[in-house]
Amino acid sequence: MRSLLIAVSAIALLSACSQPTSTAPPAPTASAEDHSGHDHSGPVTITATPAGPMAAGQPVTLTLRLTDQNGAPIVPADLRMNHDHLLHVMVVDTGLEDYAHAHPTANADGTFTFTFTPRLDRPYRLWADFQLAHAEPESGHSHGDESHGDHSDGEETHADHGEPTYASTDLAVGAGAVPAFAAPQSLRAEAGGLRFQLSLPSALQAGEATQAQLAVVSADGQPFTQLEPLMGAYAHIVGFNPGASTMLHVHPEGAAPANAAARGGPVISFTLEPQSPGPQRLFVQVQANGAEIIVPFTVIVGQ
Ligand SMILES: [Cu+2]
Repeated sequence: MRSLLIAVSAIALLSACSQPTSTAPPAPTASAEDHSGHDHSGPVTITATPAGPMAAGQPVTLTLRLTDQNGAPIVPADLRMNHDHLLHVMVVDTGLEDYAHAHPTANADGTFTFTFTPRLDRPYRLWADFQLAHAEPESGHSHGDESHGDHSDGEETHADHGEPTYASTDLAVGAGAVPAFAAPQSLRAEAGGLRFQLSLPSALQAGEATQAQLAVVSADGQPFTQLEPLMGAYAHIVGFNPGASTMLHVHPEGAAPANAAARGGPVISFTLEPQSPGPQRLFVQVQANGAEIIVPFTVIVGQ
């Protein structure tokens, strides 16, 4: 099972790295220190330590520690800027109803901290998304076949390839029952005073890339063209399977916002390449009228 999860996570990386990137060049400050000899290759482990009890409705501060496969700490100076931040954290309950995206603060002791307030008394899952500063940038996609291979040795992550690296851990927020997630496909949503419609040219299939389009319409029915830049993109699309044991994180195709005054919409396109069949929750995060909006969809992935 463990090797399967690693394989699925690694495949999710491929989906992410197939998108045009708007990532800035490595920040000089992130690599200025001499970390030669710190070759953080292999799987990355994350631990999350709450400062107090975790419960629905209670703000809790979590301290995150990243370590490489040898147990060596991966500290903020080992990371590079990725969509305006060193570290992105996605927190979701395992019933896929409560989702948050946070940017933890880097601490002098090498840890990261952030505060969130779970809405539900349930097990949660935390996913971290980051890039290692010393990784070799890669232009191609040389990992295609290896990601579909047998990961029984557990060595195949892309932590040393200059691509997004994911690590995840459980958060024991509560022991409440998690409803079965088998909602029908849901491709329309309203949030933040806007209406969103997801279009798929064909049914999603596991292991196949599908071009999705998201149309945004204002409350009065007009195509909405004022999506604001948010972390270097007009939208962030994060998908989870039931239980949140896999995560997929992609961005729109086309040019990234050139500056803070740039605006996007009314349609954004992105590629979805789910790796496992079954229902998946997609959370699309956009910004409009100065406010962040999280829009939930449910897609059904065929076999
Ligand atoms: Cu994103």
